Amino acid sequence: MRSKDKISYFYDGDVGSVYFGPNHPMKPHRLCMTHHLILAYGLHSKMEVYRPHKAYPIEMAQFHSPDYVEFLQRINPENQNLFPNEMARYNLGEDCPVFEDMFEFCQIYAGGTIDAARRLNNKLCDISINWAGGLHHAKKCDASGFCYINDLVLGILELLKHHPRVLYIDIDVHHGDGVEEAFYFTDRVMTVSFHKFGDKFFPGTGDVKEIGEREGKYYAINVPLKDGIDDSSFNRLFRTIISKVVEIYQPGAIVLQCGADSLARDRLGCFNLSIDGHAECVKFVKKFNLPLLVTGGGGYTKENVARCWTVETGILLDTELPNEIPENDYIKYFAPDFSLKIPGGHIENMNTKSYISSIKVQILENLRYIQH
Ligand code: ZLM
Ligand code: CA
Ligand code: ZN
Repeated sequence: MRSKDKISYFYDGDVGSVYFGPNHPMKPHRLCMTHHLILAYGLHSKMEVYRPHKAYPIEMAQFHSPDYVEFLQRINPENQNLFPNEMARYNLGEDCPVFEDMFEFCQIYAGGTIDAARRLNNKLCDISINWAGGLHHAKKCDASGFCYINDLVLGILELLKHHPRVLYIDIDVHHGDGVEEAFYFTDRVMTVSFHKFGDKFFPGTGDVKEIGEREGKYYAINVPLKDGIDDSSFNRLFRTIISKVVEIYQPGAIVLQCGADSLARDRLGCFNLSIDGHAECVKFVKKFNLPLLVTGGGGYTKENVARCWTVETGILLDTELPNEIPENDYIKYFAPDFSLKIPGGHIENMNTKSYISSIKVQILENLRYIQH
């Protein structure tokens, strides 16, 4: 192992206090819980902790349409009833409600991912972390799936100023459609998403046959999975695909979206991953020793999200964490066991050996068409 990596970590205390509304699955408070757990383990003293800048509308418009950004800036819970047409046009509503300080929330999580990319570009760190980011569904002119501004696309565009090729990896249980779509026609970004596919699971895209078009043909990889995938099959598939991709594509930097809804017992997810299984992906990607930007994403069982991203922060810092959760403001959420790790789940694994093998064969076959 090389000497320990230099890590930049981005967090704004205001991000955890916004509220999507009663019963909405997305709970930004999980970010506050994660941060406090990271502090309780003393990890802040091993990395540089920054408050990100609030992304400017002009920065958001590097990807999004200016009229969409302007509307997000203007709309609020009081005036939303005056704009039914725009609300529908930009897909704001149940999944993507207009809530108090929504735009500021977008500015913070997008600013974090942009800052994270800039510190990597300027070689001020080896790895940068923004757990508030990872909102992979947002489109150029549309909100989608709890995402308004696509911070990942903005971060990747920033990295492309310094690197000819960027690799994007997405282990959220949902398909990373917004990032894939943004770079579907270019070979300068390779997108790889692992996700649940089928049974009308959101967003419905991400078939193995979706591979990119024109210059981008073979530069989008989709790993569609069924319910119940466990650590051993997920990790084996992940290692096989990602090692081949890195060998062939030779990226200059990697962006890793660590959505925690792929964990067992997630409110929206349907996989059996333990925290160790999820974190194994982070460990594996770190070993390539390339500039690495790590974000959050989904994750709807709050206490497990905080556990997962704390364990992953520890891995990025090469720091072992005791399994007993130390005293902190949110300790009550970790009852009754107060342990850091959670085991895998036990729902039936619908991914047969032959199904996984056929997916793997198709993906490796497509990789043979590219050479760098
Ligand atoms: N209805 N309230 C993952 C994004 C997943 C689309 C079905 C809305 C919900 C869900 C919202 C309180 C990431 C769909 C859902 C109900 C059309 C999704 C508000 C419950 C509620 O009780 C709810 C009134 C809401 C939303 C469930 N939505 C569950 N799944 C998905 C989006 C985002 O993890 O990948 C990255 C952060 N939407 O399935 C519907 C089709 C809208
Ligand atoms: Ca995914
Ligand atoms: Zn998700």
